[in-house]
Amino acid sequence: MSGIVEAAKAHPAPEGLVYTYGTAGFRTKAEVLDSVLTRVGLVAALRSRSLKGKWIGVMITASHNPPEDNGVKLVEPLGNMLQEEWEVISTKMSNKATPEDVHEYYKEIVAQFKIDLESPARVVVARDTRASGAHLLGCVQDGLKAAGAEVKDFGYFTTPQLHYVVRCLNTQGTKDAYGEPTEKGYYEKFGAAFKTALKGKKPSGSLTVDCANGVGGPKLTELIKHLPPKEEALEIHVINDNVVKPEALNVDCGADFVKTNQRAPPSSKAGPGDRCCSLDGDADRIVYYFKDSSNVFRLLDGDRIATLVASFLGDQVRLAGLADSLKIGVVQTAYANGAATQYVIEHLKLKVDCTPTGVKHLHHAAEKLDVGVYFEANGHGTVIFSPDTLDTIAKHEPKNTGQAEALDILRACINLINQSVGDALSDMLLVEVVLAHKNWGPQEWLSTYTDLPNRLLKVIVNDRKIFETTDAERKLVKPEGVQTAIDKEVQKVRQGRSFARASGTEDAVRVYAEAATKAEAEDLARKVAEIVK
Ligand code: NG1
Ligand code: ZN
Repeated sequence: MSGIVEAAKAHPAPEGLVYTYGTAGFRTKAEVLDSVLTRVGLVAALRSRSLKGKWIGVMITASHNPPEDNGVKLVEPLGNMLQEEWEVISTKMSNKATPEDVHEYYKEIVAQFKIDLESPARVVVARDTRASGAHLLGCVQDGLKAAGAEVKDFGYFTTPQLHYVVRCLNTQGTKDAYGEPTEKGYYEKFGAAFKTALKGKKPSGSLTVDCANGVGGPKLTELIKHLPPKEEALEIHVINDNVVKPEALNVDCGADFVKTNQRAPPSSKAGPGDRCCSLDGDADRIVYYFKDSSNVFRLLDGDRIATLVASFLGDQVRLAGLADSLKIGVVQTAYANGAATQYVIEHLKLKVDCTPTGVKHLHHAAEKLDVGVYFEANGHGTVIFSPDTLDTIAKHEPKNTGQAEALDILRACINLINQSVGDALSDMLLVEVVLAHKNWGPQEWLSTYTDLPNRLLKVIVNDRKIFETTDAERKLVKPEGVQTAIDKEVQKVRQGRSFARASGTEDAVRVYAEAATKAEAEDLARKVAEIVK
């Protein structure tokens, strides 16, 4: 056990810094993360032992954040986000001041969960392409070694690939086996499902994929080798895939750039009507976009992907003769455009749930549905099918060829969707399948409803912790009086909606506003920002 003190000593905690396991794990400047990574290694080993040696994942990434940042998150055995109790443990462990404190706390966790230190601990690690990744991997390895864990290092992976192998490793040989726990297994599974789901349909035109100069670039290039040839199926142009220059990561490209700036990456050469999409730095987010016939940029974000996919799955369930046994629902956050919510309720006639920000909240809500389609507006999301639903779909006997065809498509979609976590590459293939079946281009997709003009502002405040919310973050309960003031402003504009909440990833309060016109939305956002300042 003194190995633990030694490991913590080798990576001392900088003085005066407080770390939090937030919505996306630990995330900050890479240069202050050494101690956190070593301690995460210790916690990962204990988490695995507390689950009788199930494989736990450690992903080193800072997603869409700038190249000099990095971060780390832990993945549960089925590929889910870390349990909340262990988020708290991780936070506590990362803030222990001395190596002896780390050792003491390690023993406390062992006692609390009655962990047998002789039992196996199994941990999978992977990282994105950031320059700091190799060094930080060494820090995690030191923690894992000190805790006596068995380690599988997958090198460079997208975040969803890590979630995938963790789920595969833990379900291998069971009736829930998810796939081969290898990188090749990932490509083969999703490549084959794509081919089956297309059922001979060919997506129109080509797709240009901006990979944010991140790990998604080389991984997409690999995936393409496992897709049907472009003459038969999809022609993909990979751009912004320069991982040799890590300082280019997420700079003027990627899903976050496109969503935040509401414009294509400057490097884009796409013409009107050309279908484009952007991944983020670790390829778990995706947004689509195109230039319309008047050369105006049009965004097809996470809300659009959710509505497209929900409508398609709804159709297939109905065509397969399963409408009475399966209910589809859509899970959104308060950031979903009001027009998208209305479209799902009134046009698709599906249930909508709203949860707090952060995919783990959406995932949990989606788990309560037969088929749960969840996406954050920024493009992070997936679809999950409950165990009973999978069973129903597997056992269903089609009554005619129409039902049989829909059932085939539905089954292929289940394989095509990465159910462990939102996965940009899997989501991209799914969108392409849906567009091909509907025979739609981006304009038809956009025409399903009209977004309400909206504005998202970041407000720097003295102390963001004083902002407490309720009703899935749509209302402030503290500071007192602020919500009443916001409501008053909302009343003044047509179709107004606005809310403010403390960010979980940045030291700021986010203000969202939407209204009937751009001017009203902008004005409302500004007024609300003044109120919270
Ligand atoms: P915060 O900083 O808590 O708003 C942001 C995104 C989330 C989620 C997390 C994790 C918005 C408004 N918020 O959270 O959707 O993706 O980062 O990356 O986009
Ligand atoms: Zn990401």
